Amino acid sequence: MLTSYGWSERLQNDFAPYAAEGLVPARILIQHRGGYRLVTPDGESDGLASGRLLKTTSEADRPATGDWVAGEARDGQFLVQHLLPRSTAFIRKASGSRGGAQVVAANADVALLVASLNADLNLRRLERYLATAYESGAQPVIVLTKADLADGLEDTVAEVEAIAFGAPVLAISSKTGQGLDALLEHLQPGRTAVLLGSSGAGKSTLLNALAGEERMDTGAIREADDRGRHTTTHRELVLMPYGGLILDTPGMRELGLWEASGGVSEAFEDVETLAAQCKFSDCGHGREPGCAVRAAIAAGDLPEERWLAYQKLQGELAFEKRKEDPHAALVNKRLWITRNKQGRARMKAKRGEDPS
Ligand SMILES: Nc1nc2c(ncn2[C@@H]2O[C@H](COP(=O)(O)OP(=O)(O)OP(=O)(O)O)[C@@H](O)[C@H]2O)c(=O)[nH]1
Ligand SMILES: [Mg+2]
Ligand SMILES: [Zn+2]
Repeated sequence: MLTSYGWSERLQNDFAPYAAEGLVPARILIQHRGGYRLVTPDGESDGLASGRLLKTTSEADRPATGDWVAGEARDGQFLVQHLLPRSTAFIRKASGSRGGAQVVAANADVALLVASLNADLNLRRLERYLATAYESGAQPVIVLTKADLADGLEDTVAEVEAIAFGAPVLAISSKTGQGLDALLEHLQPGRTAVLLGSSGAGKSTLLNALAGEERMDTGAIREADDRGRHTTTHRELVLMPYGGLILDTPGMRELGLWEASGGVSEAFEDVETLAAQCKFSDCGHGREPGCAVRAAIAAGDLPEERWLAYQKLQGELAFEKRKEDPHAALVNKRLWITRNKQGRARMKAKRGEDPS
């Protein structure tokens, strides 16, 4: 039963001590204020986190959609006792004054970074999403939706490819089915993909198109400014007919960086490679002689905007680091250790073959 939801040998090993306590595994499908919807070895069930789990953990350590947990059925509810280690996690700075980290999606193998070709395609925002995706440990795939409405499709795809730095870029239409087969090649049975992107980008419509039925509600965008209306309000993991899973999320303009320094390096590998070639190792990339960055910008090899975006992200990261609370840093460190290293290795290998 759980195999189709992505249960693996690694999870089996992580779960072993809990099996000895008589607990059973489950995966969280939906997370809402009142509790969880889970899939257990006996089918779907509503559930709650145990008081002890809530008391002893901070927000980022609490079960979120996509998480695997250990627990037990009690009075018709599944009582979640423990969180199993995550292979990947998308962590967002929680809004509000308390700060803290919020887990947007756990255990996603693939990150579908969704943006509409219709309007509001923002390369800088895609760069930030890419950095966060690399940081999460999931493999990013950029999905440009509404190809049926787009003019100059090829130019736009080329522009996005120039900042994607090896991540696949696919133009699709959920209305005509264009590009869906190419997308399915990245979505294998047993693997989990998470849909991320602004409201109205077409995340839920894409899920429905791939499902062949209306699994999620969708909503028209506002005509005045092409923005979405925040139709999806909860995170939900859906088992798809092709055997894989897709996690739909409410639209977010920004994921918000959470110490994504590793991710920034991967998303801006071209910039960092250049910077390493400057004559002076402490080059400030201003007026220093032999600055490879300035030379590349002058030669038109590195777009100035991309350089500025990189500097801005570095600045934001430094700011986050300064105000970060020590507990959140610790949580992040643990994720670094448990996340999926294979995916990153695969991405690296791929980029080695095709360094476009
Ligand atoms: N023409 C066209 N319209 C699309 C396509 N994909 C989505 N749409 C439309 O875009 C609007 C928003 O789609 P949703 O799927 O609700 O967007 P979402 O990203 O899930 O938005 P939130 O749930 O608010 O985050 C709807 O009116 C869809 O019909 C597409 O490929 N082509
Ligand atoms: Mg939606
Ligand atoms: Zn320099």
